[in-house]
Amino acid sequence: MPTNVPPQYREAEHRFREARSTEEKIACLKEMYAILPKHKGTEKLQADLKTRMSKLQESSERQQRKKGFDPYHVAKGEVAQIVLVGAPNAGKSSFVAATTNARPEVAEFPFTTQLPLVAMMPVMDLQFELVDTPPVPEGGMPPWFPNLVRQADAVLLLCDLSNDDGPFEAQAILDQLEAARVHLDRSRHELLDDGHCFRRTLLVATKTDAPGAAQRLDDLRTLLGDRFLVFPISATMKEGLEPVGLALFDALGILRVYTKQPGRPADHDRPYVMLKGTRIRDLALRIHKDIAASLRHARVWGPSAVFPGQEVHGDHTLLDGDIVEIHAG
Ligand SMILES: Nc1nc2c(ncn2[C@@H]2O[C@H](COP(=O)(O)OP(=O)(O)O)[C@@H](O)[C@H]2O)c(=O)[nH]1
Ligand SMILES: [Mg+2]
Repeated sequence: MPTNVPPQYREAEHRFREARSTEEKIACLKEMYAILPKHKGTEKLQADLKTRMSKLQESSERQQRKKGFDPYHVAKGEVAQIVLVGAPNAGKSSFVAATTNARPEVAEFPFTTQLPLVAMMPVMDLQFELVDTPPVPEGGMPPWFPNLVRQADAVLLLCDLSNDDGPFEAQAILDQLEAARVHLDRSRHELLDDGHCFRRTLLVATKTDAPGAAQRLDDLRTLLGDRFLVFPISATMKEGLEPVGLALFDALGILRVYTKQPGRPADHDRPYVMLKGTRIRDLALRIHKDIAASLRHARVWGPSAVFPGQEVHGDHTLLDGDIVEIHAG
């Protein structure tokens, strides 16, 4: 193991060791791979990471086949996957570089990014998995592209404000995806029986620092402002980035719940990520099926509690930021 890996690699490695689920372990390995400088000295480590990823991937696929579909696909220990789409040069890789520890190649010529790259974006005390996509060849969208969008928990559509064609390029991508039965939508997120797929999407208007950007932002709002919420950002100036993360959190419809043991402080390191509408009994089930089976009551501190430490039962609905002490057995 070479000792000259960046500190962010060590952080990801630490999270890997703490990871509870296979999905989370894979995400950490992908992140370690993205952070790792690619040169001769790290070749062995690169190969080693790839082997570990494919082994875990296989075991995760075996588990998935056994389990079937899990509606809590943003489950505890798993991460929400956010796919970036946009024309070549729209600023996708710059967005990833500005919001994560990964260092994708950024260049002023298109077609710089060759393969999808995964990196973790910190949002509050969570991490979302960003997928930076290679450019779609002009004239045809290869099937891997809509497939990547289909499996996303949310999509960021990037539109270049430094270029008069920006809004039309974004529109062209929407049209191409629709031809592949993938519809980017402000809030709709579902897969229909006929194969049509809707994905919740935020429109990110990039390069607000570029000359003429303000006028083009107006044009973009005219063209697509009814269809999507628009988030103007500058990766160069690091402006407008945080609202994108918070809006993703909102769009995903998730909430964070912290657990505690009686007489002990709450575990603030690792929130359980649940879908909105989650009740105490869902949380108990997430922790362990035996706990759910022997659940007696719970005590709640935080937004859903009428007073701190309120005693509640299985049907109590949780809110983001709640702290829960489960009494079972
Ligand atoms: N002025 C300005 N240029 C940017 C910004 N973000 C990206 N760029 C430039 O736009 C070009 C394409 O960026 P890149 O991130 O590689 O785009 P990608 O092809 O979508 O991944 C590069 O020259 C970047 O330096 C920004 O916020 N402001
Ligand atoms: Mg790129």
